[in-house]
Amino acid sequence: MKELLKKAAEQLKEKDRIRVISHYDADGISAASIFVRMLQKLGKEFIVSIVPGLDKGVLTQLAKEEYSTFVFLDLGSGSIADIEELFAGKDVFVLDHHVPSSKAQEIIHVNPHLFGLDGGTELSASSLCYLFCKELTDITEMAHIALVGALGDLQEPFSPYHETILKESDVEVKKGIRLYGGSRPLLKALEFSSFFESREEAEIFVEKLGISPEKKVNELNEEDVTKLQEALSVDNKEVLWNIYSRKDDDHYKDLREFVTILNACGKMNKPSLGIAACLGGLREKAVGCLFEYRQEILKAREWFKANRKGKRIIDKEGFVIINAQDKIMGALIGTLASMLKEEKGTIIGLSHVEEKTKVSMRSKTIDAQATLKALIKKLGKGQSGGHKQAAGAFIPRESEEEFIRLASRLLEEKSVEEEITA
Ligand SMILES: [Mn+2]
Repeated sequence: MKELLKKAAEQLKEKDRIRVISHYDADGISAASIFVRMLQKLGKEFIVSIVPGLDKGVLTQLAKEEYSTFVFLDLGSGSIADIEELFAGKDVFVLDHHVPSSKAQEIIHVNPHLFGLDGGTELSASSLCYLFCKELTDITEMAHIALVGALGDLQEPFSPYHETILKESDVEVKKGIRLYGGSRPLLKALEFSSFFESREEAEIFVEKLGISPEKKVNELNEEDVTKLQEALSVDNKEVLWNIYSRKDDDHYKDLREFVTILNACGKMNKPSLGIAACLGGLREKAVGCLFEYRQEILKAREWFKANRKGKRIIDKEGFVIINAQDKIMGALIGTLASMLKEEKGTIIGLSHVEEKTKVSMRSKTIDAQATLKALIKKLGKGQSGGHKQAAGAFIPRESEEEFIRLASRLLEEKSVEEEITA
């Protein structure tokens, strides 16, 4: 792969006026930021767009633009044939880590899967992009951003590639309580964690514990962490994880919090704020996005709680299927699924996006990408993509009920299988 990276980098070096397209999640935004920093350093002209996904419509529009060099980051591997057809005669680079749909003939396609590596766990688009850019210039100042993308794509434990990047970065690792939002007060972080169902529960817990509810998560001392760890380890949930932090200002100190900020910028349709934040600017505004986003998540979680016993939610042993329709933003259904995954194992969420229905699947136990692919095949409509832990699909709105029936049956079979093999 190193050889291909080098060859591809040398070819890119010859180009100018470069059209960059990347994905709207934390990994895609991180990859775009690293690429942008590299292009700035080389003094290239460029334009960046961040998109939620690539389909033939988006590609057709892009191909009409007056550029001769296109770079796709964190997407493209699923659309190789379409890209080769629509961009014939142009210079195209695809740097992606999703499972490739086919091998490329004409374009430059760099993907870890082509080298026997698992793009789902070993390299994110951001870290792949970092390795690519490193062939062209010193990009060490963006090493932490490469890790932000990897964390955004849930690539833990770190692969040897990520361990190497970690060593190049200014990031320190220590064990801490599995809570999102290092700069948030403890009570708030607990309230929004998978450990508690409500603020009241979290309040009672903190009171008993004797740690100030206002103490920030990243200011907890060793004694606090031990106390929390003991008190939280009641039903075998994993309580600790790695905390990745830099000696930097508040919200950007904690890499996981950086992930949340970037995801928020993407989902609130302000990805350029995310790129600016990665490059060191407009940080207040990016944090503002995070607050908006948290409000939306709060609404989504409340809707889920209120409707858990209702007809839109199937809540079974080992899995949950949520048909949120227009009650949860399409951009947030995957976020909700990720949060519930810890508790329920496998989550499938459906939500309306434009005239279609978006499906998001998250799982701790089964291969989400393969499962969604099989379901789409059975349904005979729609398209899917993603990784083992996180996958997505779009289906026609009128197929929702049919899809849920198929998914429910399949997940029930899988959970029985697990019981037998366990
Ligand atoms: Mn990615």
